[in-house]
Amino acid sequence: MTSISVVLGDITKLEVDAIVNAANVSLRGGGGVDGAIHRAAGLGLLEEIIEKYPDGIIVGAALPTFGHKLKAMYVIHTVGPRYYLDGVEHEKLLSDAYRNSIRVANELGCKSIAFPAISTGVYGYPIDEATEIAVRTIREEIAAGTELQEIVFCCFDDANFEAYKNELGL
Ligand code: AR6
Repeated sequence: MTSISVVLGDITKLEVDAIVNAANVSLRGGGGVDGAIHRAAGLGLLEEIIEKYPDGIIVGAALPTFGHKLKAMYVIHTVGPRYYLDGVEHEKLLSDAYRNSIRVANELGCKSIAFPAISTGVYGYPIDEATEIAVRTIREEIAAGTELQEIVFCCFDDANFEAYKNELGL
């Protein structure tokens, strides 16, 4: 049985096996949740990325690193679409980001994972549309089979928090 929950707060503080990072294709850090994760994890995170993933990542894919100074054992780095630039593909790409993150977590043997609201900050995805895609994709992955017991949507602002509670019927 896999539980889905929503919390309001800073994802870098969560005690879960893996937190997901809404990164950019360079994987070299940035603002928003990406910047917060790099700051909290320390420089070892960037060093691991440069060594393992010198060419970065493509939109919708997911790649793991260790969590370094974070409480989480792993960071799963994914990249969501830029709403206004990635055209009609943006819905599929956002879904891919969630789906591939869950699949990486399964491969790592994680029991718990937390997601930020991917693409809803700098990348401009409308919150309600993004929330619907996130919840639908996670439910599909649970239905397909996962060892994950706990999936947490970690919201940093009230608008996202309300959207998730609404979508999840909480
Ligand atoms: N914990 C949880 N959520 C957070 C945190 C935090 N500490 N900080 C921000 N958020 P964004 P994107 C929320 O912009 O839209 C970066 O520069 C934030 O309120 O971080 O996917 C990357 O390097 C919002 O709801 O990610 C990329 O260049 C959500 O996280 C670009 O931004 C996502 O906002 C990616 O843009």
